[in-house]
Amino acid sequence: MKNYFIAKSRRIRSTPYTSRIENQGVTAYSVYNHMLLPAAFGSLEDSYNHLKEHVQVWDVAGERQVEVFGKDSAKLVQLMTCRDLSKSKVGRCYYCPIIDDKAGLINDPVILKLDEERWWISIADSDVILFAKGLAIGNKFDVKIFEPNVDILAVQGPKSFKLMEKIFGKKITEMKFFGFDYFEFSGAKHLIARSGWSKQGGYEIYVENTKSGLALYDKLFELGKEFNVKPGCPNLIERIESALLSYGNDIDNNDNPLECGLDKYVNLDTEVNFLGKEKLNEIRKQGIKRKLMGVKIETKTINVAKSIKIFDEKNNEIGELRSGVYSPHFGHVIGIAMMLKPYWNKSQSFKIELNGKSFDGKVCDLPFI
Ligand code: THG
Repeated sequence: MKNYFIAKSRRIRSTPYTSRIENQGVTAYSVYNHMLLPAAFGSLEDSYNHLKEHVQVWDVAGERQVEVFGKDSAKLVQLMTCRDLSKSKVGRCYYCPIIDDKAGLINDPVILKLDEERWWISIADSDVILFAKGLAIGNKFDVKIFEPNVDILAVQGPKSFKLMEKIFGKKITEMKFFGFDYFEFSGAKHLIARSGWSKQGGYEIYVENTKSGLALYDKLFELGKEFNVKPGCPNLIERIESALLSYGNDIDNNDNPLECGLDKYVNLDTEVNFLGKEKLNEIRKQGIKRKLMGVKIETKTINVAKSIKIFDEKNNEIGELRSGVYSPHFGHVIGIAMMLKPYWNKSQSFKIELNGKSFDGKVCDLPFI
C-alpha cells in the first residue's frame, strides 16, 4: 500500500497535543470534526495488546464540544435527542443518538449536563453545531450555541485508575462510570469524566486551560513510567471487538437508531418531545427492515475503506460490511455489517469479495466480547 501525507491547514485543525504526539511517533492520522485525530502509533496489534494490559494517553481533541447555554438549553438538547433527558442530573454523561425529522442519525454524542442551563454535546464526526443553530433559530429559542476551547485527553486502560490516582488522589477512583467532577492541576480546574472510547476503563479530561493541560500531559507520561504508559488512540481492533459504534463508518444519516441497536437510548413511551418521534413510532410499529450485526469472515486481513457488499450462496445481496479488522483474539477478521431482513439472524452464512477473492462469513451478535 502506498502512503500519502495529510496536507495540514487551518481547515484541518491541529490540536494542542499535536507536536507532542508527533515527537512520540504517531504514524497515521484520520480527520475528525475537521481536526487531526491520531489513528496509529505503529502496529495496531501491539497498541491493542498494550491498551488491554497497561495505560495509554490519547489525543482525542477531535471529539469537539458543542456548548448549549441559556434559558431554553434543556428544551433544545431534548429536541435533538430521542433519549429522555427529563430526569438527567448535573454531573452525569449521557450517550444520546441525535436524529432528524426522518429519524436519520445526525450523530451519537455523549451529552454532559454541566448545569440546568448549560450542556456540552461531545460529538462524533458531523457538524452538529449547524444542526443545533438551525433548530434554535427556527424555534426562536433563547440559547447561545458555540464550540468552546476544550481539547479532550483520554487516559485509557486497566492501569489508568492507578495513574490518575497518583495525580488526583483517591477521590478520582470513586467516580462512577459516566459521572464527572472537577479536579485541580497546576492552578487550573479540569472536568474529568469516567468514560472513553474503549472498554478497558479510564477517564476523559476535558482540558479548557491549555497550559495546565499540557503540563498534565507531561505529568501523565512522567508518573506513568511505572505503569508502562504509552501514547495511543482509539484502537480499531478493540473498538470493533467491543462494538463501540463509529459515526460515518458503522452508522450514518441513512440509518435510524432502531436499526443500529441503539434501542436502549430511544425513549418513545415517555412524555418528552423530540424531533423524529412520530417517524420513529411509525418505524417501530412497522418493524425495522435491516439491522446492524457482527460478522466473522474466514480471512486474516482486511482494509475497509468503503462499504463492501455481502451476498448469500445464491448471490442475492443481503447486507453490507461497514467496518472490519483482523482480531487477534478470534484469529480471523471480524466486522460490523448492516444486514437486510431476514438475513440478520445469528449464524446466517454469507460470501464476501475482498481484493478479487471470495471468502465465507457468518453473522453474529454484537458485541463480540
Ligand atoms: N467520548 C467523548 N466524546 C465522544 C466519544 C467518546 N464523541 C464521539 C464519540 N466518542 C461518540 N460515540 C460514542 C459511542 C459509544 C460511547 C461513547 C461515545 C460509549 N458507550 C458505552 C457502551 O456502548 O458500552 C456506554 C454507553 C452507556 O451505556 O451510557 O461509551 O468516547 N467525550
